[in-house]
Amino acid sequence: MERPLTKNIHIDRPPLNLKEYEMTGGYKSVRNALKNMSPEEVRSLIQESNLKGRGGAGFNTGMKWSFVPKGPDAPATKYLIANADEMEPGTFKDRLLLEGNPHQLIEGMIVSSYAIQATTAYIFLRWAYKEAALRIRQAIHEAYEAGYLGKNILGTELNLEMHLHTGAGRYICGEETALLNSLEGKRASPRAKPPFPQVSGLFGKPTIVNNVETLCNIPHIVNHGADWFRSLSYSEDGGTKLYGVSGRVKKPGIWELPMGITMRQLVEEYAGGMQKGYNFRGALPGGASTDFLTEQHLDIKMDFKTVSAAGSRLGTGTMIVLDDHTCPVGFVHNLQHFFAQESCGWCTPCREGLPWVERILLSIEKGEGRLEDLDLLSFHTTYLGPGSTFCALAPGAMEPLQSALKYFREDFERHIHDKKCPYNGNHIH
Ligand code: L3W
Repeated sequence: MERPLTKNIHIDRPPLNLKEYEMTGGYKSVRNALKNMSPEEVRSLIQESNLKGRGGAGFNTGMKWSFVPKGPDAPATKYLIANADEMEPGTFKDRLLLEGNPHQLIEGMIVSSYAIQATTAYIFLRWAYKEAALRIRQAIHEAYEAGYLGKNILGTELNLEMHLHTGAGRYICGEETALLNSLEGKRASPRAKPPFPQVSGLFGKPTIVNNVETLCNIPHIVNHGADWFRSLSYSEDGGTKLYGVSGRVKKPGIWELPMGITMRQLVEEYAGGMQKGYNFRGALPGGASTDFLTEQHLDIKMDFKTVSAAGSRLGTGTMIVLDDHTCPVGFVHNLQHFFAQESCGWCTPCREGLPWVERILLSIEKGEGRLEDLDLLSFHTTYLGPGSTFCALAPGAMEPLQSALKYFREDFERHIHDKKCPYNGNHIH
């Protein structure tokens, strides 16, 4: 099984320095792309590979790049941004790539900048990723020294400046337009789309925002081709995927596996199954802002289309498992507490609705709920659902709630009838 993204990551030692990275074939794709391919050839290769965005939405990367204006009338200034603001609960996949092999990300960003003709690139990093910040800074410095960044890269006409920017620790900065405002020094509120950033992004110029894992795939596709990339996958989405499992499993972790591995293989084979005395009840397949799937879904493929067809989303591909000793009401309350805290307050339904949902869930969890509260919660899943808010934060928050009401309704009702938590308030923090 090929693991292009993680083959050079060894958690027991620091990441490869530039020389070591070059010895494993590192920066070869920069030479391949800049010397042998036009920007449009790189872009169409990526589209052909069927690489889909790994930040959670699964948008086709090559297609996203195609929206950047080209030709004599296009703005000369264009930007590329690596979204490294990984703050989705249960999600720690980009951290592995950032700490484990920063040169791979930089290489991917150079080739991507060439494809969209960007001359400035930013890495927008989660503030808490302190070790990653040190390692990325060092890698950027080495890349400048070796002539992979700066003016006339490898003697070509490509100029590229790269900057590391650390955020201030807000979940909303992972939303691409809030990220742009934050980078401009403004309040991190999402912007209305359209216009999409590809046309009018950072400082009003065409901007591509891609997730870290997405960008790390680019060198490998350029070196080995679109057919090779598609052949790595068990599904119609190309490539491998960094999958994760957390919760009461024997071996929580992150693994690079063919896209489309089943949920069962992830939980039972890679995460080693449930801990002794605990049974699998359900899982959020891709971070907290996805719908629960249950035992009946264990044999589905973890790819964008199949997980959506099962009523959830692949999201970040990092699964949070719910066991049979954990209170689903407490679990969902804990998530809503996070989302309510992280609402940027820009739009009314999200700012007012999420704390309201959190309070209702807390009263149910404490045994003070009423049956009507369940209707009130259902109402909120629509009121805060897709199309009601500026960005995906509140609709994402409603996904675990609406699916918990569907699959674990009897737990909510027991809290209300028994006037206490049947799990003695036991839930994962
Ligand atoms: C041009 C159109 N471009 C969409 C582009 C758009 C963006 C990308 C995806 O949220 C999800 C969210 C979280 N013309 C376009 C277009 N685009 N239509 O495609 O856009 P979108 O709106 O589908 O999603 P999004 O706002 O980027 C991403 C979910 O991910 N999520 C959260 C992950 C959090 C992290 C983290 O912590 N770093 O990854 C988990 O599931 O709920 O649904 O570039 O411009 N017509």
